[in-house]
Amino acid sequence: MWTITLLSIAAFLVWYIWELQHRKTRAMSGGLHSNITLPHEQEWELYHNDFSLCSKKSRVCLAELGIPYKPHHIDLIETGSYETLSRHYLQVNPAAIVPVLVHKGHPIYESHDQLEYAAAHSSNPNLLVPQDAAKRELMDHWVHKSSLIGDNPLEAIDETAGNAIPGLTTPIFAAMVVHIPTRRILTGLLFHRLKVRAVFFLALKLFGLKNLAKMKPVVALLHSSKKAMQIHFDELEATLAKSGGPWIVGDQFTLADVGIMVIFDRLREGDWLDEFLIEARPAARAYWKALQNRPSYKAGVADHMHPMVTQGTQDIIDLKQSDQTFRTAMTTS
Ligand SMILES: N[C@@H](CCC(=O)N[C@@H](CS)C(=O)NCC(=O)O)C(=O)O
Repeated sequence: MWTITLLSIAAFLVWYIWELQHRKTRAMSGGLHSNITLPHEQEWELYHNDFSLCSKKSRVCLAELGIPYKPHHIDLIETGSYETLSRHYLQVNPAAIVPVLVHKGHPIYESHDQLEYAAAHSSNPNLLVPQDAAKRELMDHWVHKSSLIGDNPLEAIDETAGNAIPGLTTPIFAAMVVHIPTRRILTGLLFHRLKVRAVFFLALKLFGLKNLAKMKPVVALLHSSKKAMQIHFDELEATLAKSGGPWIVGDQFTLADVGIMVIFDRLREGDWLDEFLIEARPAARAYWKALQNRPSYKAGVADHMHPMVTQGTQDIIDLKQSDQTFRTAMTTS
């Protein structure tokens, strides 16, 4: 018995050490990495995930620019497995995150950099980037505001709306991860560069959506993220009122609108919109309607709706109706 146990432990350790050598992860800086060349078939290729916020941003941008690309769908643990930690994907991005835009074989990391890069290398570099300096500055401000920055965005939820999003995504994460076998989440504990993320998913899996309200740190995170997002929405409302709309800088749809479109959509997925699109924010309400009418919303977002996300949204709506504790955790601040 002892011999079998010891042999199993030894076999596991040998496998683990071998795998660690072949699944090396590290942070990658943003922008174009012309020193890396990946196998490719088309001028533009995109490694993305249907559910991922940053992937949506890159897909919408490419759709707006009319850039055709070869898609490579990569699973995240919420949508099925840690494909981001596979040996194959780590060749594409050792940081083990999506999206990665590939131009002529060279990867561009960080979605906000992908937007700038794609716009600059498209056939019409001015299409999504205003020529007027003040408008350009305003666009840059909102591209930043919509960005998910750094390894721990939760540290800077007041800085950007993008950083306030992961906290508000927690209920939908919980609704999705409940369908994922625990052993797959454990892969993250073994190989993820940021182990805390795998621990977080494991906790969500163990508690489930129904018990989310019992996870005090998660409820605190929901509330602080919501509070921060309200302030970002106040600023958005004021910006839209000042520019006169329909877009952030006025009459030109820009990269800023690409970034903010996906923030709205994530709030839709988490059934949060009623809390942000209140009557006192008429400009933001009209803006969201206009965003959904863009063909790029269909191409980059609606056409990629993942069945697990659609189900997760419905689970949140249903639980809010049937469970007062959950409703209170979600609706109070
Ligand atoms: N700052 C990065 C953030 C990318 C990011 O966090 N991607 C998420 C999906 S939206 C991811 O790949 N998560 C996988 C993981 O952490 O395991 C960007 O803008 O591209």
